[in-house]
Amino acid sequence: MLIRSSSKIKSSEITSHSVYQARRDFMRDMGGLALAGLAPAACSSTEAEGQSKKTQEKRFAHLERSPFSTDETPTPHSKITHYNNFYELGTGKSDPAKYAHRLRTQPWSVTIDGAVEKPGTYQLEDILKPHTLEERIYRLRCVETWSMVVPWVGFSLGDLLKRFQPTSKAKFVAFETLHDPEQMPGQRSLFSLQWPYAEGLRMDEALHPLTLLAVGLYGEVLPSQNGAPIRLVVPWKYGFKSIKSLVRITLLEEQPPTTWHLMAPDEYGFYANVNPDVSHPRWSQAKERRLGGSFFENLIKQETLPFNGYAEQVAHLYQGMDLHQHF
Ligand SMILES: Nc1nc2c(c(=O)[nH]1)N[C@H]1C(S)=C(S)[C@@H](COP(=O)(O)O)O[C@H]1N2
Ligand SMILES: [Mo]
Repeated sequence: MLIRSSSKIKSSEITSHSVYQARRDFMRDMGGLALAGLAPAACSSTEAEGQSKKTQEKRFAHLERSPFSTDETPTPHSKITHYNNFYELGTGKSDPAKYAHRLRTQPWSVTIDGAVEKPGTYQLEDILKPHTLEERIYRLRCVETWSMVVPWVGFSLGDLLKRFQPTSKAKFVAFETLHDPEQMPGQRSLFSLQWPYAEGLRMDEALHPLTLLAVGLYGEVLPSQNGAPIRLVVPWKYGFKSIKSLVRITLLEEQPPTTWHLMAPDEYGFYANVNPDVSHPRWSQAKERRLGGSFFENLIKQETLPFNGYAEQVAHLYQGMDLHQHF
């Protein structure tokens, strides 16, 4: 988004899709052979992948629409998946879609640790199992002043946190994205953010029913450029809080350091609630461009709403806080 000394990823660093796919196929075949030799009864990796694909399809089959959904028209799928911020996959808006194939989202595990009774590293499947997925159509407002309406598929973060039993010491939640420069070429860039990408919420924000863990988009499995296989969505805060491709959730007593806040503390606050009255030091936040299908639609500006239109649900969380100080 806004790194002043941003450096482009050398094209020589990026393997073309076909070369990459060929390499993957080769490695998969080798893996299959090794398994066949060592453990003839075990199912092959492709069979396991097929199995988990089936469970996944079942979970996506009957999605109820959450009453938290807005009735605004969702932004076209092509826009949501081809106009992205995901610096690990490049700093251009079209880079994440281009390099999404590099990310291996299966198998995937997430570590939940810190101030919880049941810390551990869990396979994503086991994490998802008890949760019913639903569709939640939310506004997404980026600090760069564009916005979208996104039909996410997911479940409340609070429901997950409660399962792992936060202790009385849990006052904040820290989140971390995968750190693997092999899969994420943006992490090899020298003049960039500090990796892994990290974000955080206060405990009451994390437990708020609007706070979503998303695993899908438009009724299907989440595309990698949108933060597969699991990402956070906090609809009343600027988009940078909605951290992608999560591998760690840590409950803490203290406020954790967060990526954009470290980069420019006077520009990106820890709270980062959408607020038309608090300008970014370099531009106003009063209006936004709601991205649509056509060139002309994308030029129209509309008023930005306090808390991105979710004030009624969340304003009470910040009572007594000076929102000009805690931007
Ligand atoms: N790991 C990670 N998460 C991230 C980002 C990123 O660069 N890396 N960009 C953030 C920003 S600035 C925005 S606006 C949203 C964009 O989400 P989308 O591409 O799904 O619309 O993701 C956020 N989550
Ligand atoms: Mo953003």
